[in-house]
Amino acid sequence: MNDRSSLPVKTVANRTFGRNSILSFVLFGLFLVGAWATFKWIKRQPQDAGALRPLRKTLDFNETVFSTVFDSNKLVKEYPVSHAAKRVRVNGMDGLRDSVNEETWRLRVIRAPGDTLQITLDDIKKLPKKDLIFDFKCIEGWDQVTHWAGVPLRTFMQHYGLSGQSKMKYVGLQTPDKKYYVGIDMPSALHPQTLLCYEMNGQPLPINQGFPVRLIIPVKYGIKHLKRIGTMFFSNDKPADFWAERGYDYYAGH
Ligand SMILES: Nc1nc2c(c(=O)[nH]1)N[C@H]1C(S)=C(S)[C@@H](COP(=O)(O)O)O[C@H]1N2
Ligand SMILES: [Mo]
Repeated sequence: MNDRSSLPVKTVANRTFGRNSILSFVLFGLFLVGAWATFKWIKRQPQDAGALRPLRKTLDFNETVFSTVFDSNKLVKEYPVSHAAKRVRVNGMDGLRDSVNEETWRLRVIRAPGDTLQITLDDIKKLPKKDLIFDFKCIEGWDQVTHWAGVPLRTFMQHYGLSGQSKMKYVGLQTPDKKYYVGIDMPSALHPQTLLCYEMNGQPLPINQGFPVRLIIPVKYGIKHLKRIGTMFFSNDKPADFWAERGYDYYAGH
């Protein structure tokens, strides 16, 4: 056995050191060139649904992972009413610029081409009402515990005999002026906490928060909670979606 102290002190020969650092510099240089080329390549790719194609592919991949692991009946946490914000943040006014009148407003539900139900606010208020206090999350990074009430969309669909429609893949929603629109996958639309909402903090919705009826869909980010619903339709193709067209994730679950 060798005595440790008798071992020669190992030093890296200068020549080896020099060779290693040159190699490192060359590799680092190649890495930089590679990163630059990849970046340039991504920038050159065609647009695909509002995002450059490789980025859209990543979003689509995330969506596939999400929809496979996501249990559509897992409930979002609910809070006691005392936790609800009194001053509720307002975000996004697209599709809310026209005036709206409770007497003339109708929720237009397109059952099939040429077959549209026209439903009044009073009709909606006659259905079983559910209060929901949850942490509302906007994709821009803020969140707020807020208190809403309305009829669960699944109860509404059962009541209006839309069981055939509930077997389709998506629900599409549009504001009356069609300037804001979202597509919702059917499992999330039928989630027990998804509401056709007409109250906030026990009062009718304020105009800028979606009067007379908005969507509240706690399993999704705020972008999907369309305010002031005008039209609802059902489809097996992805309905047009305002923010997905501007490069956001279509699914927008969290
Ligand atoms: N009609 C309409 N609905 C909308 C928007 C919008 O611009 N127009 N913005 C969305 C976004 S990004 C968010 S975060 C929520 C905000 O809801 P609030 O204003 O009630 O807080 O509404 C969503 N619904
Ligand atoms: Mo948002």
